[in-house]
Amino acid sequence: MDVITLGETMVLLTPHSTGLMRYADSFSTKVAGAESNVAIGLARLGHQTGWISRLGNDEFGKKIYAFIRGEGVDVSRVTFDDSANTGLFFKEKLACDEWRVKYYRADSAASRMNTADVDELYIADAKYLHVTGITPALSSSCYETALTAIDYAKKNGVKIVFDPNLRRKLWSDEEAKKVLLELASKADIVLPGVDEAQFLFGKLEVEDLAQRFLDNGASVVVMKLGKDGAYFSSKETQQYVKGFPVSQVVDPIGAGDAFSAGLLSGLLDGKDLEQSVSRGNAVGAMVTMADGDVEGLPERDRLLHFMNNRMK
Ligand code: CKP
Ligand code: MG
Repeated sequence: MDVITLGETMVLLTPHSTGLMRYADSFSTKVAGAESNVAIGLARLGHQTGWISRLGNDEFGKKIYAFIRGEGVDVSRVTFDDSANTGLFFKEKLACDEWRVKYYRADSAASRMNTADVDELYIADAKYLHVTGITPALSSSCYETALTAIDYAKKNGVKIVFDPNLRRKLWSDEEAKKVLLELASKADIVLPGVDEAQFLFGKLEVEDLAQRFLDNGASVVVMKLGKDGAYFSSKETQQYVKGFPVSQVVDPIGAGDAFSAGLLSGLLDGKDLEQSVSRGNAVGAMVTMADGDVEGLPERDRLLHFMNNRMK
C-alpha cells in the first residue's frame, strides 16, 4: 500500500437549484469525505490506497462502499454497523460564489470507530498514513482511533501526513485547537490552509505560520494559499509555488483533499517538494472546475496535460 487513511465518508446531497435549500425539490446524491477523497485521488493517479472506516448497514452505507471500492481503493478494513446510520450532508449553493454545508452526522456509524478498527500490520505495510482533524472531532473513540493509527505508523516508520481540516461545526474552538496542535506535532508533513494556520497560531504572515508548525514538531509544512498556490517550508528549504489558473470555480469543496492527493502522488513518484507541491496545486485546481468532491479528480494523462498546458 502507498497510502492508508481513516475517516468518515458521507452521502452528499446537493440541490439542483441555486438558492436557499428550503425551495429545492430535487437533489443529486454523491459520495464525499475528506479522507476517502484523498484515497480516490491517489488511486486515480495509479497509487495503491486503503481507507479505514465504519458505515451504517443501510442503503447509503452500501452506496459509499460500492463507490469507493469501484474507484480502486482497498476497503477491506471497512466495517458495517447495524445499530448506527451512515452520515449525510448537504451542500447548498446560495449564490454563484457562496456555499453552505449542513451535516447530519451526529452519532453516525463512523463516529463509533474505535481502536479495534485499526490494524497495526495493515498500517505498517504503507508508505504514508494520512489523517485529518475531522476524525478526532467526531467522538472521543474516533480521537483515540486516530491516535492509535498514528502510534502504529510511528512505530513502523510510516510517514504521517496531517491535514488539520478544521470543522468548527463539529467541536469547540478550544478543543479543536488543543487536539489539532497535538496531532500536528506528531506528523511528518502538515498541510494546513492559511486560515487554519491562523486559527491555531494567530494572524501571522505565511512564513511565520509555517515556522510555527516546524517548531511544533513537523518536518515539512505545506500551506495552501487557494488560487495563489502554496508555500512549503522545512529546515532545509522554503518556497512559494504558484497555483494554476482556473477558468471557472464550479465547486471549491474538496480542493484541499485534491491538493493532498496531488502532493502525495508527487512524493510517491520521487519528485522533489517543489514539483510535488505543484502537482498538488494542479489537482486542487482541477477539482474546483467540477461539481462534487471527487468528480474532477484527474487521471494521470489529464493531469500531465493540464500541467503542461497551463505552465506555458
Ligand atoms: O477541505 P476540503 O474542502 O477538501 O474537504 C471537504 C470534505 O469530509 C467534504 O467532503 C466533507 O465530507 C468533509 O470535508 C467534512 O467532513 O467536512
Ligand atoms: Mg481542507
